[in-house]
Amino acid sequence: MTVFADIATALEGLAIEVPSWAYGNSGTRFKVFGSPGTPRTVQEKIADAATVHRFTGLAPTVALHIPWDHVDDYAALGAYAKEHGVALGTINSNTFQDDDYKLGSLTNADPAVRRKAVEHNVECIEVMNRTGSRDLKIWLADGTNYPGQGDIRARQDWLAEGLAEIYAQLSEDQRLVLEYKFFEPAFYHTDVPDWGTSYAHCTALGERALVCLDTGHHAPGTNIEFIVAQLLRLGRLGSFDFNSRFYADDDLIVGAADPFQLFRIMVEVIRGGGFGPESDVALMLDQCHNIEDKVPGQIRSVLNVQEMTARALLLDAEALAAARAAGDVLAANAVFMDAFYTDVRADLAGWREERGLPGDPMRAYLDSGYQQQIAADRVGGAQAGWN
Ligand code: PSV
Ligand code: MN
Repeated sequence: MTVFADIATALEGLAIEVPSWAYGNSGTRFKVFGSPGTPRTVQEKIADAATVHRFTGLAPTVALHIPWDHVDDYAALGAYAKEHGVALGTINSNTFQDDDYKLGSLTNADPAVRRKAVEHNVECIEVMNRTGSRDLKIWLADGTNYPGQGDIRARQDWLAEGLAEIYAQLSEDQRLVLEYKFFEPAFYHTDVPDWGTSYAHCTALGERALVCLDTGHHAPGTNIEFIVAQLLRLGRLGSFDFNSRFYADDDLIVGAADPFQLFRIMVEVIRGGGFGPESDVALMLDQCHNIEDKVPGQIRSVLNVQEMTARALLLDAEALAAARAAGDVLAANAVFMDAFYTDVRADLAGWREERGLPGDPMRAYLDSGYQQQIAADRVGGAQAGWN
């Protein structure tokens, strides 16, 4: 049997990348609500991300989205992040907000638009060269709304060509991660709708092209942990965009909708070698806080990932293997559920205190006055959002 003391050291390896855009305003297509203290600049977003790390010890890097986080001097931005105790992480390209991209970016029928999309990604690689980032993350809003609207086969070929041009610009220590999403904003077909399509393009590109799995980007009922297991088996799981969903791509706090699913995912991550010092799988969040305060929303998420990681590490692998070997269906399920039902909160609080962190980071954040301070300080200017 595995007890908490056995997993305490392994837990130190958990590092979660937070998204800069989570600190900006977001909403639905009906309304974007502003909130006091929302960052106006990328520096303020980084300060918020650093606060999440300060209270949890779990979020040492922050992902940027270009051009939302465009600055003239990325080296200075990296230095700013370092001063605040974090580093810059994945660079996300954005080919979904210019008018030119209405009918697609890398898959647009117009070669000039495809070129523009390639060049934007190459510019993002230049940003990576300055920030020292390892990963370029590509998510495409490309797709069509009506049968017949586009040549779905030709679009795959254009996509392959564009990705190859981008991939060729990466240095040996950089990677491309290709995110899939089954629908939205396109409703009939999407050009990278599933892990298989992403995988097919990645294998054609080369070893440093990997799949990004956003947990909100699947049809309801999809067995996501199976995809995790398969991609790890194939050596092509590059990163996660963690969030949770009830219906579509809800981008809610990780583990809020289905903690058991998060547990099942973490079990496969650990089982498949996606966790720990040997792993290069990036555990990122991709969230949008529409109505809740953003910094504690991120704190809640990283704590939820930590909690389910702890429970997954507690899984009694020997007992599970024995039950499986004996063909004992119910015993195997019971071992699995025992780990899931283990309440690790008190142990985790002690674990944090031993490491100089607050036992209850949510409470400590609320008591710290940070939220009131940013609300008082960040007056005037334009609050950041999806722009
Ligand atoms: C698309 O829905 C997505 O998941 C991609 O990762 C984008 O970059 C991100 O959301 C923007 O929030
Ligand atoms: Mn995502």
